Amino acid sequence: DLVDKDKPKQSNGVSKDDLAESPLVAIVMGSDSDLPKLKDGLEILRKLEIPYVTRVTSAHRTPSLMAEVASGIADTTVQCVVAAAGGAAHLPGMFAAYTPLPVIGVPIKPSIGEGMDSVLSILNMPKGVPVATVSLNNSTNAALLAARILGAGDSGIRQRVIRYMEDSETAVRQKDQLLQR
Ligand code: RP5
Repeated sequence: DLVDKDKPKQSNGVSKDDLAESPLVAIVMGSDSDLPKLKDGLEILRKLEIPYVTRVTSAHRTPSLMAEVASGIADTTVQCVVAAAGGAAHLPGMFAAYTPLPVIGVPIKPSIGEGMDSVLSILNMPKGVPVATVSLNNSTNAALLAARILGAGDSGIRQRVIRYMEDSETAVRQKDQLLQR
């Protein structure tokens, strides 16, 4: 397990180890209140040994910072963006408007309502500006999709994705066998 729960945390809850020098994935979120919903995805990236960076940039509260980060991110080592937001969830779409990199959107369940506003805000993009949308709070699938995108051109990452798939299958088969006893 590559996740060290005893590592010191910064005040925003992000481990200093998350701030890799050459990140391949950027996890951006509209608020630090989204971070707890993204922990599973961050753990997947650590398990798959994919360096990542986390940023809080709001499409509404910090539009100029968001534009700066989004428009410059393709000039860094980052190859794929995971963008999370809830409610009027415009962050993933705005990132896709600024960057040619693939953007995966994670709708976050808001404090009011069931979250369909988050889902549809991210899913219903105009033609020409794609965002790959996962289900509500599903940072696990966002991280795995990012890993598969990177793995298409990186055999090491691809092998680790294959191992993850094999481990998942083994875990389900074991549960099946337990139920048959
Ligand atoms: C969105 O508003 C954020 O992505 C978050 O999901 C939601 C609520 O933000 P806070 O009021 O908790 O900062 O922009």
